[in-house]
Amino acid sequence: MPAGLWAALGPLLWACGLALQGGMLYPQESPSRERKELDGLWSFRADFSENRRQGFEGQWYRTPLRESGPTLDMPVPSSFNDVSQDRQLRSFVGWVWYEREVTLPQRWTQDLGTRVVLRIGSAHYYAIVWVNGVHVAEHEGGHLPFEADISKLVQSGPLSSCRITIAINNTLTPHTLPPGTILHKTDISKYPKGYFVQDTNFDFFNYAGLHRPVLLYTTPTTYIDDITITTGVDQDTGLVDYQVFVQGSEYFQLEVCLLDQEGKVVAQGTGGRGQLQVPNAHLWWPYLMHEHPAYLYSLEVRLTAQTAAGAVSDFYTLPVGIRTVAVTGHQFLINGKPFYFHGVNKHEDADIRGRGFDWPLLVKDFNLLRWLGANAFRTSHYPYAEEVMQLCDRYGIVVIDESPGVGIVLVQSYSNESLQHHLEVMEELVRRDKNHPAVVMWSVANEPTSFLKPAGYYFKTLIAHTKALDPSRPVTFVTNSNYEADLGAPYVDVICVNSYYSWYHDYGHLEVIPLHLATEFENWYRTYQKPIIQSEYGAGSVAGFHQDPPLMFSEEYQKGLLEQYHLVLDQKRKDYVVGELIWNFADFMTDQSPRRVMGNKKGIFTRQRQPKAAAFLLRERYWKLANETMYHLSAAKSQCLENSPFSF
Ligand code: GCB
Repeated sequence: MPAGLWAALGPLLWACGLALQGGMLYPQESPSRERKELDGLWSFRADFSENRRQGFEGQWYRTPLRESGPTLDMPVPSSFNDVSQDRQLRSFVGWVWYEREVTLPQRWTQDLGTRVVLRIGSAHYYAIVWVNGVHVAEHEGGHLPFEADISKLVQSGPLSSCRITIAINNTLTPHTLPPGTILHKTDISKYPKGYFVQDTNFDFFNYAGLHRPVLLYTTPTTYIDDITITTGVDQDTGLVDYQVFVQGSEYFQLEVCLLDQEGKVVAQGTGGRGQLQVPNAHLWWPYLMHEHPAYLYSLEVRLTAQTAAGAVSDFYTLPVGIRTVAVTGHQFLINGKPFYFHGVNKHEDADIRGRGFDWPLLVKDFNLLRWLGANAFRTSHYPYAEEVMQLCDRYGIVVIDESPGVGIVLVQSYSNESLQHHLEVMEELVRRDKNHPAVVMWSVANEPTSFLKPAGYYFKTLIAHTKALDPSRPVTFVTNSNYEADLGAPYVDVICVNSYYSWYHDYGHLEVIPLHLATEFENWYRTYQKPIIQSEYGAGSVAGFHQDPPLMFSEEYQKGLLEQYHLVLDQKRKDYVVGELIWNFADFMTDQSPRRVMGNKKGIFTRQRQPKAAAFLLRERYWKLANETMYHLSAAKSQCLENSPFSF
């Protein structure tokens, strides 16, 4: 649907339950559903041919990949870049090929009442998928899941195994998200013939590969395709509006049942949509805002259908947090109470794995967040793994959920083609993350050059579209203090602003920060009268570099810069500043450049997750902020703050 029409019709479609058809429920086991994880070693081959098309010309998907030439063992999930000793593979641009043979349970291949789905958590950037040499899916975008129903293929013959081939291209163009450009270096007196490099305008390494779990799962052929939950509160009663979409048959019954954490049924309903009312509801509160944060109910959905083969049932259980989100002219409210974001910006980034999903790393990161007293993070600069969002729901870590709209600086990246793709990405993101109580705001982009002429229409449309997709959450885009004529700001609900005072200019002069920052906040607020989040600020430090009086890149300078920001944040948070997110949680890899020392060093933790001095400073601050909030909300000292190193 054209973007303008979407903006106009979206709310109506939502109200009629017609928006966002086609689900992307997280695959889970249930009495009617099975899962088979395909993590582990895959066969891998990069296509180093000059035009990168040898794999297609030689149809590498037709026969086992090893028959096409030498293959490598490649772990999944992982980026391919940092696992080998091959310098050329690290910076490879073009098509790489992954392949895996899978043995399937007999029932999956023989029971025609079973639907078998292949799901790829993320393949960066463009992916084409074949099963037994047959094309089953194509997907653009490296940070969101996609699926293919492969039942017919695996149920058509005597085979109890299948061969999955995935070709992935990491090339970024002005119309991809994030955008990039391929630079052809044509001076053959200086570069080899056909030489090209990938150029980007963002500050992280363009890791590529199968970054998140790949799995097969089953459902019955009549199945629960999607569930949409929105929640509200009326005095002590929690309101859970639900819509359930079914595929495969028009003749079915639906029962929904909401259970509390003790397993007690607190509300029940029937049919595809309705409202459940929960008396004396436990609300979903952010970490450190309540003594029992992150309360999750379970919504059990049961489908029964009559099919030619007899009665079929499907079961799906969705965690549900009951909470409200609202924005006023100067506040961000969760459950009607002022919420102050004190947290971090992250990256999905680590040694060796690159952007590959890794449970130990994830759990370590959440333990560090809780140690720090952080109550929020922004998924800078792309959607994170679904498992990350699930942990945020469980721990009460509030999320600003960002699209991969980063590095939008070229005029071509504001074309209709780009806008159309950006709208589709927002649809995929909302479809995937709409039911997470932790997600309190969508961020459509980071630091686009919004002074370019077409940017006004682009952002107006994009933000309207996102609000139409999900009227229950505010929308922002993240701007930079340098971009004065900011065309996106009139349309957003919250102004998110990044600044790097005394880092990218006024080098070494920490004393100028308070005036710069206060002036900037006042200007934004005077112009727009919207709450403001300091969505990035920070300084680079090389762990172990010490210098006092502080010099840039020492741990003391990083700490000193933060302290100057905090002086102003402490004044303005009484008025309209509603949050502060440090740049960055941990050091992370970037492209090589004289401005970067083995990557970006603005982490308060090293890339190996060890604290720098700034981490201790922030820890003290965040726990104090948390204590203030708790005292503000209730006179009683909360249990969860008893562990605080700084409780009063
Ligand atoms: C920014 C960007 C972020 C960079 C950061 C920096 O404004 O949003 O992606 O990494 O600055 O360190 O320069």
